[in-house]
Amino acid sequence: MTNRTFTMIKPDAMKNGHAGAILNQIIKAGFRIVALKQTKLSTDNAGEFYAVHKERPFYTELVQFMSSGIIIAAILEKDNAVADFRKLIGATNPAQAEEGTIRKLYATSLGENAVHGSDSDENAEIEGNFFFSGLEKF
Ligand code: 3AN
Repeated sequence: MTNRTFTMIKPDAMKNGHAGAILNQIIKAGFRIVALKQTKLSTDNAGEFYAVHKERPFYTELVQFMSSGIIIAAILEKDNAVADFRKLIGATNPAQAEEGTIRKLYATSLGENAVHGSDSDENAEIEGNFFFSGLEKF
């Protein structure tokens, strides 16, 4: 699937009441929701999801943060989904994100940056399958 990406609305954005506005912005940008759920990661779940960052200095902080509260996970569909979604969310560091992007509007900091977006088609597939079974994708 080259037209799908995976996203999470992270605990900071959930706690700050931005989930509705973020989903609205995603839909208005032309993404179709293939699957969506509200859930909470255990530290083990978050550690597994972010295993690629295991050697990075921020790994423990990232795992703690991502398991600190409720999140929304979703699979999204649109032509050129991975690249277009990365553009919509903006740079990892909200201070460097372009005006109007989701991270510029709603992120708290570099570590607590409101949303996740897959960085490749391959990872979009892996990440979507981490959260959703075939019965949950439409
Ligand atoms: P992105 O989410 O933009 O793809 P990645 O994949 O480099 O960025 O990092 C994954 C997540 O790790 C980020 N969304 C952010 O929450 C966290 N992160 C990245 N870099 C740092 C950092 N230098 N300090 C703290 N947390 C970070």
